[in-house]
Amino acid sequence: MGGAGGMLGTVLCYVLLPLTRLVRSLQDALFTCRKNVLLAKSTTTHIDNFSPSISGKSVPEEQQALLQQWLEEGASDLHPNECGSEPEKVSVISFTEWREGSELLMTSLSDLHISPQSGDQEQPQQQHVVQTEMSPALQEFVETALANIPAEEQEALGDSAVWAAVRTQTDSGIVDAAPLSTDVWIEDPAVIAWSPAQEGDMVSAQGEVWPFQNTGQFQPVSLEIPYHEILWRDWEDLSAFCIPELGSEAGCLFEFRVMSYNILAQDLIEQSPHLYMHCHPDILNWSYRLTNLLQEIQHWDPDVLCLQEVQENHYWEQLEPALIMMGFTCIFKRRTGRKTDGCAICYKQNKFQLINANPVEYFRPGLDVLNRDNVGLVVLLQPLLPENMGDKASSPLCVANTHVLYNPRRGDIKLVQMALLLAEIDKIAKMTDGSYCPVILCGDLNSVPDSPLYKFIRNGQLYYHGMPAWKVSGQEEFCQAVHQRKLQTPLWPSCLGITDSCQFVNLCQSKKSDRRKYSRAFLLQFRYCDVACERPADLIMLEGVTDAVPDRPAHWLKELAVVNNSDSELFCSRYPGTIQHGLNLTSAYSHFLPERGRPEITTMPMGVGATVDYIFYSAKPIRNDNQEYRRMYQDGALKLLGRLSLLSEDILWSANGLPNPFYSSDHLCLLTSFGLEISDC
Ligand code: KL2
Repeated sequence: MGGAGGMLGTVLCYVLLPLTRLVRSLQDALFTCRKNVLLAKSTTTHIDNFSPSISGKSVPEEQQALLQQWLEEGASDLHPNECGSEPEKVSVISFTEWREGSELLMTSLSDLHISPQSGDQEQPQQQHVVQTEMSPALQEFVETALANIPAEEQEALGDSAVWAAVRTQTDSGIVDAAPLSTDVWIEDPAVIAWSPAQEGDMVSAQGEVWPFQNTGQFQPVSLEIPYHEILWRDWEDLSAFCIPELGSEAGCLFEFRVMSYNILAQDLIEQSPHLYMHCHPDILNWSYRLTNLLQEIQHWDPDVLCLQEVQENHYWEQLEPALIMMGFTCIFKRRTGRKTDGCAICYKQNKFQLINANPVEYFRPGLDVLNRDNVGLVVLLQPLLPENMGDKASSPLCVANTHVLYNPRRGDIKLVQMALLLAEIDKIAKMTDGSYCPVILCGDLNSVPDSPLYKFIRNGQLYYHGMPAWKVSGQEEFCQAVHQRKLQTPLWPSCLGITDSCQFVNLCQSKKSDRRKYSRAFLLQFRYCDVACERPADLIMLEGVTDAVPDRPAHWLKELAVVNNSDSELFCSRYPGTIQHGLNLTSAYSHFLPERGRPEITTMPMGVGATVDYIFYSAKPIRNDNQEYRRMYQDGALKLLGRLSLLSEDILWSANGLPNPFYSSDHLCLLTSFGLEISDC
């Protein structure tokens, strides 16, 4: 009996479930392929000189007509079984069905390209059309670049397949078409991957469809995952939270979009093929991924782009030239040692001017805790204000990008890598008056939200002494090792030249000499001032020691409270076993999807979803009366205006994880829109 039950279980697990999933996938795949063909036919969706400005309101007539045409074609009936035989009869779900039929599509992606004041967003005619077709020059360039890719990287790609990597996330507001020819759909790996009995290695003559080839002999009925629909990402417009407060000053914001994207280095795929067993080989092909990645970047059109896992040869040969054609200037820093990939920061040349770029190598010979090849990159950018802002000056913007060590057991190394980066940011972002200019910290931190490393960045301090090293990143919930490495004080030796406040020693020495100027009498006058009576946000709670609030003597004048509390040196107590930083960073993402009641996912190693990628930005700490120590922030000079929503694990599961034909990395990109306040505006 038990055996039979077991058998039944096995059959259910290994045969029926995958079979059900397969059938669904295949049905869905047809949809994608029909959509691609439709888009292929709509070559007229190319719109010259489109500028995806957030403030644009009107859509030129010709664009409206194209959009209307597209919607009308899309409104025809669905004929699921006709895809293979009659691609020209392809149609898509109507716009309304699409919007209302799925909770995923509750808000419109087009919000990204529409100002909050631009009126009724339900009216497609009033929406901005975005086309992400590559410009002919860029297209030609990538074709040439890809022609130089060694033959083994090109296998299974037809000539037109370069353009087959279509991103079809699209709605009434965004028409996203690559110049496909109608026969491309057969060669599109997104389609090939789910097509029956193609000549090729993923589908056998028996109709056995990869990646389910070990589960039996299936006759696929229909094929496809509607990737664009499942993987839809909403644009969350957060500007309402800060625009009212700004009132008439709303025009005094310098708006820019920031993307952080770990694009998965090809060499790393080749080094760990077991991590990508769930992917069809064709979608792992670099030329396929490159096209897809470039289209995704061009689609979202960030002004600052922080990339991780950028393979050096791909950077010089393809990525940088393509990004330059998109208007970026790029800076690349390869990992040290024999690692072939690194980080890049690219910025739109018409939006920023480079003041300073500092690569950071976390490898320091002779230091055990810095014996890995990871790197970071910190740049200082001067925003180039539009002419209508006259001669106003904006403060510079500091952008940092990093890819922290992966090893889940070596949280000690991760923390020190972070400390090094924060010291570099401190150096570059600190202005002459000792305050920081706005900072944006992007990257793959290989640590999950609310892990000690995350809390360190967000709360500005961490008590680490005695903590098991594997706990730092929160990547794993338990550790099997008998002898667990524990974090010891100090975390790094003083010869590194970095204080426990993550500042370079030479930079704080001058500060110390400044401090000597303060006499005891001078300092005493601040004993009962407002700031002194307020609990510093970064003061550790020690019962009976730091929980008391001093009573202000009756004769003490309130007006004496004239202290510049930006000088945290005065109030910050130092404890052994702790590290601090003073950057006031908060995350642009909340790590949770309230509508789905699930955590956000930025990557899916081995099918397990996690957030490890972040965009942190400087904000103003505000008073927090919670018992538990967690800093609260409100936006300061940098306002978070919006972000591209992330997805949940279950959604990515239904698209067979990451990478998939639609998203070509094992990470999702993060995209935020910021407004930088222009002073005296
Ligand atoms: O987690 V990552 O993937 O941010 O997407 O960063 C690292 C890992 C990247 C660079 O080192 O390579 C991946 N198991 C799984 N993934 C690994 C491993 C491993 N042992 N080593 C490196 N990576």
